[in-house]
Amino acid sequence: MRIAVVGATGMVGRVMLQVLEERNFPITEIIPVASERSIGKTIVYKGEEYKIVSMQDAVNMRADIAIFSAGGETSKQWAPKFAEVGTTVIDNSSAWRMEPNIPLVVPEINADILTTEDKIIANPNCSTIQLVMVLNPLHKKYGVKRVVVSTYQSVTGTGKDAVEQLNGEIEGRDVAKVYPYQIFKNALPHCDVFDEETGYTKEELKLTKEPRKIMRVEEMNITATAVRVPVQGGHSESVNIEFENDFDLADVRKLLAEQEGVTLQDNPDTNTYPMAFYSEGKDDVFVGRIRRDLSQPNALNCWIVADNLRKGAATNAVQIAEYLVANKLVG
Ligand code: A2P
Ligand code: 11C
Repeated sequence: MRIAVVGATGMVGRVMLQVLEERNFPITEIIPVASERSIGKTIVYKGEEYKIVSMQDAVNMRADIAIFSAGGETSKQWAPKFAEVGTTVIDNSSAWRMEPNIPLVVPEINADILTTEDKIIANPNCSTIQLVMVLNPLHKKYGVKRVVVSTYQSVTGTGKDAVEQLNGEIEGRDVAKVYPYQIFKNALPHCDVFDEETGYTKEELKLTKEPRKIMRVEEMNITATAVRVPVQGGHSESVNIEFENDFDLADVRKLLAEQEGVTLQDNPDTNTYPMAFYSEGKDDVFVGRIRRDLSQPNALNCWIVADNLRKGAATNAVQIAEYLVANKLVG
């Protein structure tokens, strides 16, 4: 496969190259792409240096797959141009996710919808992916009726400039502010921009809409509050799930332990629960603190953590690419 990585110098792009390498993705040529600022610079893949090329040069090179992590505007403008020359785009931005004809895919849940016709495939939002990895197996057995989620999101989700803001503030350096406020020693109830009509942030709206499309359920109600915290390893989520039917807590744990891509970390006796710091660099979604909601029948609380750059972005995108290759849907 000839693979273009668009946004190769960014937070997700760098992890993308790492994940492709670790999983030994069948690559015959890697084409790193970034903004005009980076053209001519190099990135390292499997110990070798590769020159970064421009978007137009990458289109002309007609790669088999282009994995995009360069922001929504870049995706809107360029994904159709790649698709037109026959390159299958796997896009990490929010640009295409809710378009009716664009598949929104978490491979463990709905890769079966993919066909050779799909030239733009959307990778869901990071906080959505870790949520649906837990919701889906429970929904199949007990029917999810309503979800209340509060997130604690890593600065890596905003990109390299945000990591620089946090580190600068920790070290007392004068740094450019990506967030409207200091993030060190703070918690901002503000991820992505505000939606004027509803007062929610776009991140919160992604969390309410994307799971229904991925899980193919209309009637699941989700409400969200998304919070940025001075953390780097991954996103955490406090999740309250109400089911249509009553459940058995031991069975819930069993279903989650058996779900591919999910690791159960749930033992109060040994202080075992998922934490962002320890999720960094791991591909799984971690779930714990599973307990009945004592205020509401058929409901439980849990805590879900994942490395937002891995399963929340790069790993999920590479898994989509692997599915395309394995099922001969590309190339
Ligand atoms: P560059 O490093 O040249 O700015 P992050 O999300 O970590 O901030 O990274 C964003 C990524 O998207 C970077 O690789 C960045 O490249 C790339 N990028 C930003 N704007 C464009 C653009 N207009 N065309 C192509 N790549 C872009
Ligand atoms: C965050 N979820 O952590 C975002 C990052 O819609 O793909 C990714 C934004 C998106 O702020």
